[in-house]
Amino acid sequence: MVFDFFSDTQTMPTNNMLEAMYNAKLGDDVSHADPTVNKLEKLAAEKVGKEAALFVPSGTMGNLLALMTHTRPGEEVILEAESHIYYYEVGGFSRIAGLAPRLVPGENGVLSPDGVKKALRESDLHYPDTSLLCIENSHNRGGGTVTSLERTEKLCDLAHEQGLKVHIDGARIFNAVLYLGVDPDKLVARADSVMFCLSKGLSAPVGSILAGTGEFVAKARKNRKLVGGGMRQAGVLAAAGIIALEEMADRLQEDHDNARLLARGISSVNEININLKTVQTNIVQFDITPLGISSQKFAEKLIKNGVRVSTRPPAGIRMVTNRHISEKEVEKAVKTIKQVVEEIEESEVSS
Ligand code: TLP
Repeated sequence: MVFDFFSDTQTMPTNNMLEAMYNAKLGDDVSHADPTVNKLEKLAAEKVGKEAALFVPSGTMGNLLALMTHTRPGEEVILEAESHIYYYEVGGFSRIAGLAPRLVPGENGVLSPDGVKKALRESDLHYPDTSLLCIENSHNRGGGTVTSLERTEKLCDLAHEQGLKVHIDGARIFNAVLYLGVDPDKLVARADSVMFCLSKGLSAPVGSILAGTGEFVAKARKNRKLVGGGMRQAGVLAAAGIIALEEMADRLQEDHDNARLLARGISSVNEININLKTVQTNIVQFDITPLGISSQKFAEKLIKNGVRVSTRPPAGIRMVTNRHISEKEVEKAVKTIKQVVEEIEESEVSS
């Protein structure tokens, strides 16, 4: 038995999703003729208050299409220095969208208007044109940290004043929304586009949404075809996405509560450094430098004891709560972590 804290991407479809998938009415989505995909896209656009939405196979593709659609090759995109787009999307911003990244460090992933202002340059013969700002909310490598409504609005206004578009990588936007207690449409209202995942805490097996104006989505649809993301009877997947949106967003609070419980439990271990302030949603990150072993070695010891985590090398560990993890399992995981830390300490003393 393994308690899987690797990611909320591990979540399995619910029974309601499987039933909806089985019964879904299907058509050819490349010709816009899949009624279930069309229903999902309409529902998703409404949820985030945008004119239109596009169903895409992954968050990575949703972000890539946003970059390709808002910009032209050779331009510059402002990214948070630890953002998922920069860090984990195989450099698609450069290889496929042809963009130069301008990295701005945020505070645990949260950008400040001052930081972005410093990165904005007057137009000059020598500089590339800067055309897009990306905000990640919640922020993955920041530890699930949330950018507030006020901050989002300020960043959007600043970017727009300079003629830039704004894209929100909202893979976990419903976690952010829950933490802030604001409606999703309000949080993303001033952004030009938003991507969110149906396949993380919301538990759909596959798929993400890219939303924006009708014109933007029409262009993104063509770019989706360009990168090979035009799916045919995709309603079989969209059916689960509809259930994800209708039934799964509110229960994310349970994941947040479990993340707090986990973080508090871990914080009592002397050899572990954790900043409880960053534990705002369903991600718990901590540092094991005082233990003197690599995150990879620590993760190996944990998995041998039935707890799966992901690593943030050289000395970081990430644990993500999700609907397959209950309070009891969190308590057991804390116990296991304490045991493993003790074993490491003892083996050091005896060596
Ligand atoms: N994140 C995954 C892995 O890629 C690391 C995870 O386990 O957290 N934006 C953000 C903020 C994300 O966290 C992710 C996925 C994506 C985009 C990409 O989504 P997918 O995996 O659907 O391509």
